Amino acid sequence: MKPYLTALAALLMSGMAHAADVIDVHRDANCGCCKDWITYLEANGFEVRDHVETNMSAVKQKLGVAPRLGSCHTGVIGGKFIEGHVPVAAIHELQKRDDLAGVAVPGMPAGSPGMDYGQPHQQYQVIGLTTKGKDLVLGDYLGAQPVR
Ligand SMILES: [Cu+2]
Repeated sequence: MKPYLTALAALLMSGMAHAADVIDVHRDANCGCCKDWITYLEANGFEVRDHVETNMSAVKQKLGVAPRLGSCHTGVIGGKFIEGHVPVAAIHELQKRDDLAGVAVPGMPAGSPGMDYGQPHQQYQVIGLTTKGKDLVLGDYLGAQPVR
């Protein structure tokens, strides 16, 4: 193969790898932090399909988001929900785990992805909801990074 064809093939392959990582994001029309989270997802290689909704609580109920886990927007990847300002590390974990129905960052913690407006960052937890309906703490985060 000529070098440029090899490069082209590599480009096509990486495009295909990303095609699987599509997130449908449901949000209210005037949600600025939801848009900032979408920008963050795109910057991290996800493809986002943006859905503007008129009744987010109905959407959340349909997607199986427990009210105690609620935030602003709700994403969906591979049939699993991503509730609120979830960092990509937790989304990657969600993709690998069959025991989870979804992940959530309840509320809107300062400094979480899409919620960084220069205010002091607050430590927060990413919660997984198991397919059996139990909450699991997947990790503690500050900003977009896990706290070690
Ligand atoms: Cu928000």
